[in-house]
Amino acid sequence: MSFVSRFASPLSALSPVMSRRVAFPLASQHRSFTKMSSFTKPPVRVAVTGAAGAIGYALIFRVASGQMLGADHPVILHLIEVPQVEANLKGVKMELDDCAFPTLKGVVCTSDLEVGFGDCEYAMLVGAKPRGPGMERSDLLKDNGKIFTGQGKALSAAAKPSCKVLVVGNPANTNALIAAHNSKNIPFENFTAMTRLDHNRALTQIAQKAKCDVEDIDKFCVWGNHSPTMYPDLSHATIKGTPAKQVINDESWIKNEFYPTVQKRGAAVIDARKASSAASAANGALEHIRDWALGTGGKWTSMGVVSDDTYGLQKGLIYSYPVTCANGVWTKVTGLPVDQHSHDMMQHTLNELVQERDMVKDML
Ligand code: NAX
Repeated sequence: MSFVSRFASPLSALSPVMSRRVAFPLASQHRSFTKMSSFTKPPVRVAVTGAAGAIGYALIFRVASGQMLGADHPVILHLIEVPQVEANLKGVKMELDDCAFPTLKGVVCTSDLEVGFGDCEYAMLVGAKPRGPGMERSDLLKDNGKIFTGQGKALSAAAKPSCKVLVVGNPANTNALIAAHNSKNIPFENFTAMTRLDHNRALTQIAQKAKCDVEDIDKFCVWGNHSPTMYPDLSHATIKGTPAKQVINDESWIKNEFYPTVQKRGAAVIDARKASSAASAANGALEHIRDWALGTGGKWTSMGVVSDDTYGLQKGLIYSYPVTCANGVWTKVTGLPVDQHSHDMMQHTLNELVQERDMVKDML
């Protein structure tokens, strides 16, 4: 089942996949077709899986309001859920309607992946199976692997070939790897995993320690896996242009407080809130796509992207790097000096990703 509303674009503008599969309520279409739009840009379709979940709910209203792609860029939201939860999307859509966001030009609610990804230019893959009690990491990888195999294939079949994909659902890096391998029509580089929440968590820890503003910090990055093995690397970071390590001047804090605080922040939030990070995760996802689409203005950020063999790493994993973004393209920061400590930390998180990849080899 799928339902659609408030479409600004005529039926003829939809791909064969969309026009074949989606049942349009004609009365509501007629209303939006006759209304003149004040936007010069055509609406862009943004798919969000797990849209009725905690992160999804914190994310979609911000995307709909223009905070991700800009207040001048209308969007059509494609909300995707599992069939058992699809009915809940009706209520989410009612709330979206009740916000009357000028930038929101339509909402598609569905559990059909090809409808959900139809003609999408952005796909935010948030939904995933959570780790249950007594479940091994390898079981979680395999169960989620099946989900991301199917989503990769559906993206390939239905999304724009230029679609930019962000995987949030855990284990995010390896899920992104599986989706990328199963999506032949979309370039591998378009599949990314979220480490922006880890990056943002680290920025605030640094700012609080150095008594500076977060925007004073540059050249900080998270390397590797979105897991407690990640390496939050301060060795290149600057605060108002001065090396951050010099400003902080406390090696013990970096190793004994900063690293574990950032690496285990997710668990600390669960302990305190009795629920996992949702608003901050949604914010990280939004900033990841916003910066990818609109650029970082030369500043570094962290994104899980396809790895190569520079920095002593291995090709073909989804590994978090320092990147800059411009013109809708991410670019790794290259040529950085890597000392022994950084090398060891980067290899440690690499080894975990290699193990994860080996557990899902049959899905690649
Ligand atoms: P919730 O359990 O609140 O919501 C997940 C939603 O996804 C549910 O509504 C569920 O029905 C839906 N879903 C499950 N499988 C689906 C599928 N195959 N297709 C479509 N929808 C599906 O979890 P939430 O707190 O929103 O977390 C979502 C994911 O984000 C989890 O995997 C979580 O581990 C991961 N996280 C990733 C982070 C990161 O930095 N990369 C940080 C936050 C978060 O822990």
